[in-house]
Amino acid sequence: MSIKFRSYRSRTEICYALPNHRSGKKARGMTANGHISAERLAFAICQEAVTRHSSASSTYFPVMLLSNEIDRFKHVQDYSSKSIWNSNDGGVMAGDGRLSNAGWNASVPPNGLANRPRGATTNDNPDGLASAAADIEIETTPEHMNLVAGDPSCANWIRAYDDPNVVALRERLRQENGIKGLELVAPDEVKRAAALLHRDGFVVVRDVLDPAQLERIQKASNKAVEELMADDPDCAAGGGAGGLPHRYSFGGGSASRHMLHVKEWCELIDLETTTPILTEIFGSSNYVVGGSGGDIAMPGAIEYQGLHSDNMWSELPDPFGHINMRDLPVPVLTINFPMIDLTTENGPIRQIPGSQRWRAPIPSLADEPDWMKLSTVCPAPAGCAVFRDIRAWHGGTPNLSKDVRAMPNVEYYAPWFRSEGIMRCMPYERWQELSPHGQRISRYVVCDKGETVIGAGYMHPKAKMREKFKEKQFSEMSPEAIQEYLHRL
Ligand SMILES: O=C(O)CCC(=O)C(=O)O
Ligand SMILES: [Fe+2]
Repeated sequence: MSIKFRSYRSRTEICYALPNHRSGKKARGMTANGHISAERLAFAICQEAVTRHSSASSTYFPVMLLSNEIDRFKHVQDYSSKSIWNSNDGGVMAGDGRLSNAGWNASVPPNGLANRPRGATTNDNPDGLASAAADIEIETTPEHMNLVAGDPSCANWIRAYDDPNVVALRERLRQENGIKGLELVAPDEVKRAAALLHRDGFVVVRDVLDPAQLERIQKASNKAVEELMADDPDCAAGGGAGGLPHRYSFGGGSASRHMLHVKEWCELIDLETTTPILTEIFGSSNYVVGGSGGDIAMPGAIEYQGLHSDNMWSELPDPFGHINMRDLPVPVLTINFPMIDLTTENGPIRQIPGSQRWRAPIPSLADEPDWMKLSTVCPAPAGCAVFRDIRAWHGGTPNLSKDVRAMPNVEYYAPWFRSEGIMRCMPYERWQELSPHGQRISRYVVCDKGETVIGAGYMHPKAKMREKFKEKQFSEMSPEAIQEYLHRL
């Protein structure tokens, strides 16, 4: 949905309504052809109202009526306070937990507006978190810098639900997509779940979240998606998954790099349906939480994300070259929680069974065989959990549906594994609400009592904006507090 400015009010008047964009200037979120999404507009008006500590004045009222969406954005009023950490009332939901009216922005070309290097021959990333940044400005999670070449297969398509190429791919996916014989286990099949995880590098466990839990995290997830979209209404920037447009990372989009300042994400840490399985897989309950975020494939994410491992380590410095991270038991597990049923066409994650142990180079999209592209985790119902050994080759697939496919996650390190990537990002108040086991395993991510949680509570797809937010936080801290934070990072 978009509003053409000059149809209703003069450009000047509406620009005036937007914070930091006074008359004559191009408003943030306005596309080149003079459109602005209703979402962006409503969001901006709310922000303005909050800034002025008053309800929106009648000057803006006609615009609000036009947008007809203002109620959806009431939660923005939480922005200036820490109550944003207790998300509860956000969400553009259609009654069944789905976000509507998002994605499919035909103005965003395949692979986005970034000028991408074309040279990648494999997706191996032995340096993990230490990956060198590409010399182009692409918004992505740093560990995915080796995926920024994009997807050549859809280079000439239009990002539209009815584009003939999109229609043809959707039809093909309906026929062929999905791992044949995918086994979904029940939460009490603990040993079977662990055996499948060790065999395949992933396992799907059904009925992990009860309906009330699912609804709570769906609302929190929708709220976070709205925050990202408010600053990127046509989903052009993206920010996850190698910088593909129409894809975001919850963790990458959060200025704290994680989502553990949000109550509903913390609720996922220690569940009676997942903890016994984690304990069985790791062979001990002494594993720890390493972080939490997740991935979002917006409707109209037509590109495949290249296969990859989520390396969060530098390769082992074995002087004899005998041992590689792939020879070890599972070092890091991520549990992904799909917020909607995963179907053939809404961007189910693809997983290559057994690949957690493979030493072969990971193929780029151009070289990937067809069967791997179709090796996706579907059908799988919302409320299930996808446990993943993060070494296993996996990747995002096209979301050709009209639904946002979000998958919040929690990341766990084996008792013997630690990473330089771990950050203290959970406010003390959140930690206090956890179970005793939850508290123990969160000891590396919790902040001190009264400590500023750097970056928490601010989401933006652009790194520059996230850095600005943190700079502002630093400017309000004492030099000693900044130094302590940096030394303990
Ligand atoms: O969104 C997905 O399905 C997968 C994303 C992913 O694996 C990643 O960005 O690391
Ligand atoms: Fe990944």
